[in-house]
Amino acid sequence: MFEVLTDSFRGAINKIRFADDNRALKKAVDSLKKSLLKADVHHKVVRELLKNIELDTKKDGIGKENFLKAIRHHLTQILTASGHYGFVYSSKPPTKVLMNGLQGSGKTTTTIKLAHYLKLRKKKVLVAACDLQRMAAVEQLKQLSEANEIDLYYNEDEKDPLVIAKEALDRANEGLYDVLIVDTAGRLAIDDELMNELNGMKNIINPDESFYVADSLTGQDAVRSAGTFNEKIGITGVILTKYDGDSRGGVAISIASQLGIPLRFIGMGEKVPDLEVFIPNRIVGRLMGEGDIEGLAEKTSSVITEKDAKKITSKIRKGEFNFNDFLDQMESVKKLGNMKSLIGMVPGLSQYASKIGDMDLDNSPDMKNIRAMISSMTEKERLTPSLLNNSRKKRISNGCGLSQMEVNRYLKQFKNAAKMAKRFSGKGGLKNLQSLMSGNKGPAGMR
Ligand SMILES: Nc1nc2c(ncn2[C@@H]2O[C@H](COP(=O)(O)OP(=O)(O)OP(=O)(O)O)[C@@H](O)[C@H]2O)c(=O)[nH]1
Ligand SMILES: [Mg+2]
Repeated sequence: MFEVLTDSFRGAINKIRFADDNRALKKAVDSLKKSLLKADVHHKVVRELLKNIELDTKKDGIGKENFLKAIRHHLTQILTASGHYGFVYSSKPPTKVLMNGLQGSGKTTTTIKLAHYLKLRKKKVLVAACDLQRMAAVEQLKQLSEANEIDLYYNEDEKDPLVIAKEALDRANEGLYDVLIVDTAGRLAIDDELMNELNGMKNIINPDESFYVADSLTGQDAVRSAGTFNEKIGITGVILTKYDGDSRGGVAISIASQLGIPLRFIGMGEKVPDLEVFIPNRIVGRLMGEGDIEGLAEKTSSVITEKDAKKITSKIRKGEFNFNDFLDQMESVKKLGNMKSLIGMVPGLSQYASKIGDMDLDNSPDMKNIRAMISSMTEKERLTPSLLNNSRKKRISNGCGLSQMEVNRYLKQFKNAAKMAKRFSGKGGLKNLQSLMSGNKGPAGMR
């Protein structure tokens, strides 16, 4: 993920101690070189990048600021391959998207993630199940689309994926859909059969976007196979999946610089919300540990409106935050996906992203218990937490199957969390959070 590169950038920058020190710059550049190579960036790209960074830093005067500026500038330039970013809608809906890629690269998962992403943005989306290679492929899509309330077109009586693609296109036109996403079969390796099928599909649906879905864990292989797909069928963008795993991160830089095809989205986890738009200057901001406030705002605005956010903040400030608000907030946070990548977007907090483990809010035993506890409360109790006296607590504990001690512990946690939130919702909130996370006791008010 990003933080591996971010940490090594920081390491390199810190090697420059004094202005006008050629030796320090050499050391910093060397350290950058090592980390870029380790991150799987192609050696030719590394050489070119470092040459430019060194030249610019010398020209502007050796120092941390100029070194940083040069890295930022040249990284952005590399990542800004010709083309556009994010999702582009056709002027004549439906916008037709063909998903291509090798077996297991993440096509089906990404199809659903993309459909969900577009649905959050109020688009009417139809997914077409055109993978007839794998027995369970249609079933996998059925389950995923049902769970996420996404419209799916499939036809289990038909053996020809091209026919299904045509039927799905007709359905998308008739149903006035904004977007049609066609999931296709993968193969273990690039072969003529696959290329013929995809080319046939392309002729039938005439896609506005042909996305190559690449597994970032395969490193330079992903870059090579994307190149072949582009030659044989033509692709308009790359989606890198599994960027949350042990991916070395540099593959994003390689795709853009070696292929000249824009990277459009990144998959950051197995769950449906774990898809992020790839916008070069924002990503560079994150790589440099500066966060990505625009990305964060965009992500949160898709699950919580500004008005709701203001309402919650005011409730927190007044100490009126109740159990219903708590459940609502949990639902919203869940829709945002991977916590680690969210923290990385907050300016000033991104350096802590690597210290945070993968949090699974929904499936943690505590969350399940808290949910059970709240569902055993009456509506009045949920709205007015201060009502909870001993006899009420006893009833709740019987209702949810937790011991009274556990109920007390969760209630205390809720109280503390509400107090804490009150503190952070005021001025200096971010500073308080920063000092808390860096292990300091924080300013006096924090204790
Ligand atoms: N951690 C992580 N896992 C992912 C991501 N994207 C996909 N996966 C996992 O990768 C596996 C393969 O994903 P699929 O979407 O089924 O891949 P596919 O390309 O459709 O595979 P075929 O249809 O067999 O060609 C699944 O277990 C997914 O959960 C990601 O961004 N992060
Ligand atoms: Mg699939």
